[in-house]
Amino acid sequence: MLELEASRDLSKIWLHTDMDAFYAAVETLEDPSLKGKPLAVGSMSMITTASYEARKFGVRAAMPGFIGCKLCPGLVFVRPNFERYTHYSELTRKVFQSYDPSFIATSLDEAYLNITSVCIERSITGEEVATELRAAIHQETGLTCSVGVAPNRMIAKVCSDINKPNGQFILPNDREAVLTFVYTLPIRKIGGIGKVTEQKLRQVLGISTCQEMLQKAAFLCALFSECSADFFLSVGLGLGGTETPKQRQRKSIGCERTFIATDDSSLLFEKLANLAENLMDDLQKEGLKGKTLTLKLKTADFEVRTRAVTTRGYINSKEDILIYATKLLKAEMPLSLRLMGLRMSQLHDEKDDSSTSTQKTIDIFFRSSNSNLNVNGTNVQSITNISGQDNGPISVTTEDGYLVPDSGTGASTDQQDFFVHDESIFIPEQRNLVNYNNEAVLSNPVIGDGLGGAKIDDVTHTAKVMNSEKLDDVGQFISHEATASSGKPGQQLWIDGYICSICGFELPPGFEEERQEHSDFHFAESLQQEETVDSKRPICSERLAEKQCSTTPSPKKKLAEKQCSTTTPSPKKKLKSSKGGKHIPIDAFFAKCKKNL
Ligand code: DCP
Ligand code: MG
Repeated sequence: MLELEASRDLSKIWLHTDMDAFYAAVETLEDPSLKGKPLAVGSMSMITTASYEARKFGVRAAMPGFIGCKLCPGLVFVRPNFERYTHYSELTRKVFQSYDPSFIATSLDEAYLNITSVCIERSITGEEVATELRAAIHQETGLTCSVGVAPNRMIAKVCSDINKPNGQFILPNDREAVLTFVYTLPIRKIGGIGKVTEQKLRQVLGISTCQEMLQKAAFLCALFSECSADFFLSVGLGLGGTETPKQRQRKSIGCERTFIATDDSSLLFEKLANLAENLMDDLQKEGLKGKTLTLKLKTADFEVRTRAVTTRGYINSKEDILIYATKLLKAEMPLSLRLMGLRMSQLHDEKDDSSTSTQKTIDIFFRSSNSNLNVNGTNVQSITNISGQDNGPISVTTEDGYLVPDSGTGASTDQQDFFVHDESIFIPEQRNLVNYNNEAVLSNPVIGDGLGGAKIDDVTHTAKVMNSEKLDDVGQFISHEATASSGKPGQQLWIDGYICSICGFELPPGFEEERQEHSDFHFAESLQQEETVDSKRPICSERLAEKQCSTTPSPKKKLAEKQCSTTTPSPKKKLKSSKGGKHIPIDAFFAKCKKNL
C-alpha cells in the first residue's frame, strides 16, 4: 500500500464526459415528437438504451424489449441508427479536440480529457472547463452530457455519473478529498468491477465499499493475483491513471467488399480498382504509406485465399496499389469470387521523415559489392528486383508473414485479424504446409518434387506425400531438379503453381524474375549446405563459379547433375554436421566464390 501510495500523482486534472441517454437523445433530436415520451432504442429482443422518462419505469439498456413493455406499457420503440450516432459522436469529438488533442474516446459517447494544460494556460479551474465544455457540446450537437473532473481517470469517470443527466461533479486535487470520496463509494461504481467481482468481494469477503478494500487488504493479497490485488488496493486508495497512454501505432489499414459471386474478370478488376481507390483514400486520410499489400479473395465456394506483395518503396496512390493488386489478382485468374479485400501493412507516417528509409537492403548491398553475385546474394527476406525499378516488388509473403520477418513485423497480427471473420479452409492448411516446410528446411532441405499438380484442397495430403519422400528419398530433390532443369530451372519447385516446395514461400506465376531468383537462392543454399557437410570438398566453389559465369540454365543442370553424382549425405549426417558448427557464413561463402572467379 505504501508503494502504491508513493505513486499518487495529484498534478493532473482529468475530465470524463458521458453523453446523456445518447442513442435516445439523438433519436429525440431527430424526431422532436418523441420528446418527453418513454423511449427505448432497440427491439423487442433487446434495448440498447432508454430515455430518462422510460428509466423511471425500470426500463434499462441490455433488457429485452418485451420486458420493457411490461414495465412501461406506453414504451415507444425506435430502431437504432448507428450512422446517426457516429455523426453526433464526431461532432462531440471536435469539441474534445479543442481541449485535449490527445483525448481518449472509450466509446461513441464517452471520453477522457487531460485538461491540465488548459487549466494552466488559461488560468481557469477544472470546474470552469467542465461548464464551458458542456455548453460547447450542447451548442455543437443540441445534446446534453455529464462531466466529472478529478485527479485521475478512474475517479473522473465515477464523478461524471454523480450528477447525471446534464450535470457535473468536481473532485479537487487533494489527497484527503480523494480518500473521503472513495471511502464510502460502493465498489460496483468502479469501472472494472462488474457484477461477478462485486458479488465475490461482497459475499466472500464482506467488501462493499472502497474503504473496505483497504481494511481487507491482507485477504485480497492472499486470495487474488498480485495484479488484481494491486488494482483493488488502488481502488481503495483512490488511485487511477494519470498519464495519457501512448497511442498504439496502426499496423495495417484495409477494406473489403462482399458481392454476388461473379467470374466476370472485367467486373472483378473494376471492383479491385474501387478497392484500390478506397484504400488510397483511407491511407491518405491518415497520412500513411505502406509497403506490403495483401489481396484477400473469397471464392464462390467460400475458399479464402490471400496473396501479398512487398514493394521496394512505400506507396499509397491508387495507381501504385492497382499495379500490384492487379498482378496478384491476375495470377489467380480465372476464378469466381464473392469477396475481395485489399490491406496495406508495414505502414509509415508520411510526416515522419526518419522513417523514409535510406538503409541499404541486403540485395543492394550484394549488388553494389559485386554485381556478379547479386542473384545468389538475395535471400527469402529480400528478393532482388532485377528490373531495378524503384517500386518493384522485392518479396511476396504468406499472409501471416511466417517466412518474411521483414513484413511480418507488426503486420502479422493485423493481417491475421483481416481474416478473423472468414471461414477459412485454405489458410490453416497453408500454414501447415509452411510449418512443415520450415521443418523440412531445418532438418533436411531435400524434398521431392512432382507436386506441380497438387490442388489447394490437397495441401495436407501433399505435405504427407512430401514427408514420406523426405524420409525415404533423401537426395531426390537435387536429382529431380537435375531432370527438370533441362527446361527452366526452379520451375519444378512451385507447388500448385505458386508455393515453393522448399520453404512454402508464395510467388504467383506473374513474378517470373523473382521466382527465378528464389530458385537460385535455394540452389545456392543447397550448395552451401553441401559445403557444410563436407567443407573439404572443393567441388562446391567450382560449381558456383560455373553457375555465376553463365546465365543459361544448362550449367545449373550440370551442377545439379554433379551434385546428384556425389554421395548424398544421410539426413542424420546433415543434422550432425549443421549442429557441429561447420556452417559457413553466407558472406564468407560468397567471398570464397568471388576469389575462385
Ligand atoms: N449501449 C448499447 N448497449 C448497452 C449499453 C449502451 O448499445 N448495453 C449504447 C446505447 C447508449 C450508448 O451506448 O445510448 C451509451 O451508453 P451509456 O452507458 O453511456 O448510456 P446512455 O448514454 O444511453 O445513458 P447515460 O445517460 O446513462 O449515459
Ligand atoms: Mg452515456
